[in-house]
Amino acid sequence: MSERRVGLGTLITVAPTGAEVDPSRNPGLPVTPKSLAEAARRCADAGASVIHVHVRDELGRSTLALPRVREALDAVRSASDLIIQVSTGGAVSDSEQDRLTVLDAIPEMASLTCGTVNFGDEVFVNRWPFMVELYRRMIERSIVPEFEIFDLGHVENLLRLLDAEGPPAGGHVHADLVMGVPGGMAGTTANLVDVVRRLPEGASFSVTGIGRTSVPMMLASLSVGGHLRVGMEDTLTLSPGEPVRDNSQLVERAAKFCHLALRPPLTRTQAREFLGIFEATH
Ligand code: KMH
Ligand code: ZN
Repeated sequence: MSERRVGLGTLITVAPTGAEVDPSRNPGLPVTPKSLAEAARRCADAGASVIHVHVRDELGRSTLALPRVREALDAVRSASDLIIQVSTGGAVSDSEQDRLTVLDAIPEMASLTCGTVNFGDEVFVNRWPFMVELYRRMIERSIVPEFEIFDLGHVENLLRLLDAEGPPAGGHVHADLVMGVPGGMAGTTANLVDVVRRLPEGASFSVTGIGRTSVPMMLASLSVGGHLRVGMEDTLTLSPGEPVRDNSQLVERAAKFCHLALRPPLTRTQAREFLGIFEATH
């Protein structure tokens, strides 16, 4: 894993909304551009450097419609200097064409899921040709990818993609291990270590623990030099029976763990340097 640019600081990504959570389950879920912007501002103050963005329509449903995506990104940009990472995963029902089109909003970063996975009762489909097309378009647009790894086999697809298509925009490989999705790899330290061992030389990684695996996977990630992703896309409670009030609480908690581990949160400038965003966009 690479700590070459900024020592041992920690990248904190916030995933405030997601595509699947029903807004009726938690009033703190930011679904409008205005509430996303407010979440971005508060999470930046709490120590986040990247925001993983899913966009919702006027009724709170997941959408990839470009005008709405642009509106949401503009709102986030005007409220904070967070690195914007647009989701190309969308919702399981989204078409490949719509998932490709969000790249035309030209975010600094975008997610790229490295394979198909069962996703609760659904299937999150990521065919190889689709992955290649997504990756090529990101390279053309100088968008830095975050490679989403839901299962061990996804690492093999990541290696194959890099072999076949070359390095990403900015030159640095950063992955996010999404652990604890029903149908994907479980959130255990053994799985985490297994995946990290197989990442390409020089790659960095963050860890997303879904639901109750959020805190244990955060600690496990810090212990092996990894980075963190938290947010209401991934967990709606701080502890059993205690709902999250807003995303910044999850970022604050993550930042506390980073300080305890003597790996304080990276600033946004450090994070851009770390991820190769300056190299990609200059
Ligand atoms: N909503 C999931 C089906 C991503 O954002 O790139 C996909 C997801 C991954 O959340
Ligand atoms: Zn997502």
